[in-house]
Amino acid sequence: MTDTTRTAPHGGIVCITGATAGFGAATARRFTADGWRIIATGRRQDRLDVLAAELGDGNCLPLCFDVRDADAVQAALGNLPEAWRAVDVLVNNAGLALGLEPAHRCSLDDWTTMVDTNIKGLLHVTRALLPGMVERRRGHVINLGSITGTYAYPGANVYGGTKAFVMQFSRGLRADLHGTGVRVTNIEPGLAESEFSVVRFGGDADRAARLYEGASALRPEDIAATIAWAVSCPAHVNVNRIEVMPTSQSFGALPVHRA
Ligand code: NDP
Ligand code: 8X3
Repeated sequence: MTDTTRTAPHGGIVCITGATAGFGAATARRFTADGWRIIATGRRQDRLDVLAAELGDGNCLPLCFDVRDADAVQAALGNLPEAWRAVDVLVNNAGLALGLEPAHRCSLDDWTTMVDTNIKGLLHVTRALLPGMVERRRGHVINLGSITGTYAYPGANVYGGTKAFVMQFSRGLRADLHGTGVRVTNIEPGLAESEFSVVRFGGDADRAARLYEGASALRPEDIAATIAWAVSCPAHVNVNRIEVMPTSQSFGALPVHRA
């Protein structure tokens, strides 16, 4: 008899939030290529339609909702069609940074949006899908944290705080899921080129392009490969955290201000 606790999961259902761009879209493509079926979510229906058409009939269930809206999340993920109900992997990827201003000049609205999306949105989705995983005694929650959850830099204030939450929540999930067979991994990337900085800089694509210029930043495909590796480990292996930076990025000095 096969020992399923030591078998790598393959070819199940993966639900990816924020699949309309960046890491999420790359992860949808990677998992489809690896034989999985994708529940792809995001707020931009047109992008979801294009992605679903690309991934192929029957391979993708596009669901359009805002993760900040608890009722919309529950309506979409609490009523999945029978054939899509047994979600094996949840990739909690939808998220954003807004602004790089010091805390005393930041927009309070931006702070609220980051908390509502990166923290509350992630909680809404997790709460909708986790009970089924526990019931099936099978599943994997992949959370998108960030190096900013560990290391502070000027202007990362609330964004970094939300990612510190994601890191600690991931650990808390591990504790709560003890003995259930459900795995949890926090992925903590550094600088990666996607729409992330265009969003962060309020749509200023030139400013975002200057940030990435010559930086050999991580690509969304690198993060997709990292997620695919964590999921591909045998079921008895839980990768708790993966911190990954581009080689071009490292650590700076801790500045001392002298009067
Ligand atoms: P992108 O901006 O390219 O993609 C973000 C995705 O999140 C989009 O698909 C967007 O979809 C979705 N999203 C944002 N807000 C909401 C919302 N309220 N409801 C539903 N979906 C939402 O960014 P990345 O791919 O780079 O980032 C993905 C994750 O990785 C984020 O959590 C980010 O914080 C994290 N990360 C990014 C790093 C980077 O340098 N790029 C580094 C470390 C972590 P739509 O607009 O259609 O709703
Ligand atoms: C974002 C990572 O390095 O751009 O989560 O701040 S970095």
